[in-house]
Amino acid sequence: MEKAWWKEAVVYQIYPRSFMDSNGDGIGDLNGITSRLDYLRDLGIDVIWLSPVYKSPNDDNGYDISDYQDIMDEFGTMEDFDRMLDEIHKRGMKLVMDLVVNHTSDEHPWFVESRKSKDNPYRDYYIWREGKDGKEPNNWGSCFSGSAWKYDEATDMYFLHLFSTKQPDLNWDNPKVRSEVFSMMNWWCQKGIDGFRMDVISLISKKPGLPEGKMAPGALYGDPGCANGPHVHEYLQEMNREVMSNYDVMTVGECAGVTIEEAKKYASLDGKELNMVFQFEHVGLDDGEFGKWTDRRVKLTDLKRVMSAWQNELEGKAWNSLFFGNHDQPRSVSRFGNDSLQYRERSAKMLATCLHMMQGTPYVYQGEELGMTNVPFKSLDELRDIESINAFHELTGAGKITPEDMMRYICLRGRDNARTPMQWDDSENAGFTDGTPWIMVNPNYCTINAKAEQQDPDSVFHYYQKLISLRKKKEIMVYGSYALLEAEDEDLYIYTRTLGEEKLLVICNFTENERTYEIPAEFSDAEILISNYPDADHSGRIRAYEAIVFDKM
Ligand code: TEU
Ligand code: CA
Repeated sequence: MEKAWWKEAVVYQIYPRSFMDSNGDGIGDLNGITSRLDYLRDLGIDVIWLSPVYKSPNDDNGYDISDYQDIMDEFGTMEDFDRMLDEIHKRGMKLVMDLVVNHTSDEHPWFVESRKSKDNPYRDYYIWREGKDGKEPNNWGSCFSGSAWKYDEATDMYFLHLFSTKQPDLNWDNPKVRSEVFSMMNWWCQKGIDGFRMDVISLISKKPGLPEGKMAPGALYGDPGCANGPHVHEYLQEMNREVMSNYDVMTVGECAGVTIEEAKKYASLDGKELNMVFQFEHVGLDDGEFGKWTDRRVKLTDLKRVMSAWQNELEGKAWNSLFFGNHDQPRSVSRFGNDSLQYRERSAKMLATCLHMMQGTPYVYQGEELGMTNVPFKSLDELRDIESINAFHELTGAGKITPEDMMRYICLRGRDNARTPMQWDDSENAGFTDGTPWIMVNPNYCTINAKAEQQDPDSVFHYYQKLISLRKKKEIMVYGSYALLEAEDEDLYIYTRTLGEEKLLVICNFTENERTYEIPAEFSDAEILISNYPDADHSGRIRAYEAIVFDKM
């Protein structure tokens, strides 16, 4: 298989608002990031994916951009950015920026112009439609509750917003929009960044006629069904020709609704579109009637089926990204592991082993390397995320879910779980700020923080450091073929990786039940490459949340 730096890299996602505050305003910023780069270098990180830092009114915490070529006031200046980029490169790391071009902020000059009149030169930068019988143009719902259409008095028409009402969708069928985006991307590449994570890039090409969406039972609105639209690959191939093909950059497409077949096009090894995609099948397995708002837990056999399908069917055709958490997901140790006092560290290390031993580029979300957990939010006013707040009002208002259950579901699945401040030490506000943090700090910061873990050789942090350093030494971790064993076992996730004569056997116990597993004879004298227990052995005893990797050379 062709080698590439982005296949061998480990990526760390920074959510800038919550990473490190350098000026005491309670909001993370670029100089704060710069002050913590040695920590990331120490962890062994190769690439930083930085969530949006562009000018934004922060209706959706920076995913609503009003100027793509300037830095958000709260985060600092372009000089701060240039210094941060330089310091990242000095440490041998790379920087991937978050490209949010399915939509802009409604405060972007393009939209300010577009809404002025029907014949404004920027009108067709966005998607405007007449109402139907005094109502919205169709039944599409927004990801952030309510209709996906907002009425605009000035021209007596509606504009499309798949996300918040302040995030109008760009009209990608307009070649002027595409060329504006491509020139902005080139501007950033010429500044020396090393790639893009592309926000909801699978949604940019809408079906002609914007047909009515399918109504799921009990749903209040139709599904826009915009994923993998008619021209999405054409537009991405154009983007590749106009931008990426001119630089040594890494691209990962956030592809809500992507299937394996579609992923083979988005991330095909011929390099015509993107390097890899984020798929969401594995983080949708525990959804219920109202999507993520549920207390269901994922079944391990389902997780194994989905992860294995992506591992096996992309092999040799496209490249996988690997993640269990990000700024939109709850904390992985709480969702897929066990965040109790007894099992938090062990299960966090087990999850890291399970993910990092697979084929693909692993993504570590800020704090995941510490085993940071979900947050015991007590009330709505402790939340900041527009998705959770809007869903609370819509679903309780419609009598679909009680307020008590909705708060419980938000504590289990809400995005704010991953957005509380990074826990640096046990000083006030976890060392994140000496001001008032924009969102509460998880009360467990006194015991779960970077300083304590860097001093503990047996911490989750040091386990991640070991896993990441192994990836640099063991080609088999990057390029070995994956094969699932014991597909129906409901406690153990067991798989192999094979590269030439070398073979790894990865065993992960996703439960607190002690189990036994007969180690295949071929591994009877294999070395133990890594384990989250100090006394792992070949006996076949697999203890609570135990992870063992055998390496047969
Ligand atoms: O997320 C896209 C997306 O599908 C989200 O709605 C996510 O899947 C959902 O919140 C999970 O519950 C991207 C960004 O990652 C997200 O932060 C933005 O809010 C969204 O696009 C709009 O830009
Ligand atoms: Ca700040």
